[in-house]
Amino acid sequence: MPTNLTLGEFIIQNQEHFPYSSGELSSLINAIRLASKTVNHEVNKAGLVDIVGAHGETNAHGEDQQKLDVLANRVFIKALQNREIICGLASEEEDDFINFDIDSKANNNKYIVLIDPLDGSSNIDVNVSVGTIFSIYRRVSKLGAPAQMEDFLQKGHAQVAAGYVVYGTSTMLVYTTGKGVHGFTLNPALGTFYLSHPDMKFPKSGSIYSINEGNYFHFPEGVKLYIKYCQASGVNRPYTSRYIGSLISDFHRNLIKGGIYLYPSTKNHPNGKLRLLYECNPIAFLAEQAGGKATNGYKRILDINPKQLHQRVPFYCGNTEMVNRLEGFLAQ
Ligand code: AHM
Ligand code: MG
Repeated sequence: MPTNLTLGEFIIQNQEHFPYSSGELSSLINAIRLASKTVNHEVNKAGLVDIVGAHGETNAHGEDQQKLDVLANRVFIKALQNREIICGLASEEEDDFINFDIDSKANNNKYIVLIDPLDGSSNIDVNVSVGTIFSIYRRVSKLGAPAQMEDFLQKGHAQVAAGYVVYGTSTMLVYTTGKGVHGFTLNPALGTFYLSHPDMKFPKSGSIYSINEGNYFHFPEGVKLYIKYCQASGVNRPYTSRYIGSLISDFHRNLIKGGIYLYPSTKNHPNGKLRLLYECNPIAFLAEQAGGKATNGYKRILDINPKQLHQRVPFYCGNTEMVNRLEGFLAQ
């Protein structure tokens, strides 16, 4: 039920749920809120940039898009660094994690962030929704020193918060701190996010499957069998196939309408395409908080022990009963 509650008010109200909270996590989510508004503004101008050119020049097709990735990356890094709450950040756009210890006070900050600043950005050119994905952990290395790799390579179940921003027909910020999933819609006239989707849950059963079927011949046998199951007649079947190719948009739709998202191993991506730390883990945390499930086909995503910052993993996520059935086919 939509309310008049703004994201800012909601964050303050929910701070009480963390009895020992010093308000840092709230401030961190506030920083993400602020940065997402800036990125939203830039994403909405994307078509115009093609006409007027970025920085006053007309750029070659494709370059602007890349610029938007880079710009989103910069905006989020700056917003998060300014708040002095995190000691380091890892991003899809950066080879290594960034330590914020240029300002030595940052060594005393207890959170780290992993982020995909603009996922699905190849869609910008054709006016299709893109998104930002974020994942927040408490550091495990000792306070007072720079962030370490071990702070970023934590299992997904250690996340303290995660969420995404979808820059769609309307812009929404959806996040969890482990107490349900809540969605906020931006009123662009006021620049304010309002609670529009409190306590989001997957419907009991789903009938949408989302997969890049162009890779069909290279999928594992179990996935091929599952696709045939989706297409066969039965209760609620054949399912509907919907694939945007923008993870956040596909997940967001499936969360609201009921569905499963699949990115298996393929010829070009033998370990799947999606990245464990800043794409799969945050989405898996949200999915579980919404009563859904996320696995690599055999194991819970949130239990995978990460070895590398940019590690990829096969990803199956959505309504629990759909993911269970898929796992059944994979186990055959
Ligand atoms: P990106 O991080 O380079 O944007 O790629 C991730 C995107 C996801 O948003 C989307 O689900 C997937 O790649 C689509 O891949 P494909 O085009 O292979 O179906
Ligand atoms: Mg990405």
